[in-house]
Amino acid sequence: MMLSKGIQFKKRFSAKQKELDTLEIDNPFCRAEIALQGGQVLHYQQKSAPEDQPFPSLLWLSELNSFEPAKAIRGGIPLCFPWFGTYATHANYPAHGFARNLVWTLTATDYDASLGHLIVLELSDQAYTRQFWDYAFKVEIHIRCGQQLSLEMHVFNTDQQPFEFTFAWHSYFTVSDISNAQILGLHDTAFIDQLADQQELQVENEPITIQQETDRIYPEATGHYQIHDQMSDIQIDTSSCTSAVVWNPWIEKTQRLGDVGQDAWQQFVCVECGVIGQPITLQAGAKAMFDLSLKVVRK
Ligand code: TA6
Repeated sequence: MMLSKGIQFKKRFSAKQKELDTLEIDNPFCRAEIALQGGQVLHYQQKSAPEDQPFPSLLWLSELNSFEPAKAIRGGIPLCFPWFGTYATHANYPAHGFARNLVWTLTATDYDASLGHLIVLELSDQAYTRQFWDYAFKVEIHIRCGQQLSLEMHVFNTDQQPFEFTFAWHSYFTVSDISNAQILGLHDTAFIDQLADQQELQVENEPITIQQETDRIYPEATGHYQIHDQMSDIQIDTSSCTSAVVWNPWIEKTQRLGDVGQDAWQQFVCVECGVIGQPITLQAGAKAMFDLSLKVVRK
């Protein structure tokens, strides 16, 4: 298909010389990279005026990614769909669903001089998905690369029966040093500590700081968060994602992951937006839409 001016097809190569198709976006507002696998934003960096300090990259992407096709890419904004975490009844199903492991179809690109580029990708049911989730569906991701990075996910139930799903944008945000970062907007909000023996709701009244492996699900959250870093802040806003997750693997978990550098846990924090607390039930023929807006804000 014809690409809008300012967008180019690129490839990431795996160690086995397998290819992952990506899109490289360059416009007056930002540079970005999107993998067709997972419809996954890998990079987004706002542009600054020549006399100003450059913006830091919004997203962290592991240097240890193999880019093997069908292997989840560590970093950027993986989409966990149609379930978050481990599938309730089948622990052997793909963690965080199948959407991030499949190649999505690029269906449209557009450019608006005041809004930047729009890229639309879609994924529909296929033999691979039906072995885990036997429903007809279509998901579209609309990615706006402008003065901020905006995502919309449109889920269509094209089946004859209702289905349930949970999801999250598992965003990896760059921080200069995790020990100096603070996460605002989630204090006074109930969370479940995924690492605790007892999975009961807890509340903290202070901004979150990361001092150890952290894996928290906030079933009901406000949708407005900031990551305060030394050099800049990251603004995270959504009007439809009712749940949030905060994750950093810290030292030991990093060593078990295999695709995160030994010290790289210090350079990112995941603040994930989605709907996890209660699954969404989508009736046959119905559609649901979810949004997320992200940007780096100078101090
Ligand atoms: O977002 C938190 C989490 O569910 C953690 O439990 C950890 O598993 C993380 O996601 C990464 O999962 P992944 O399958 O991408 O390695």
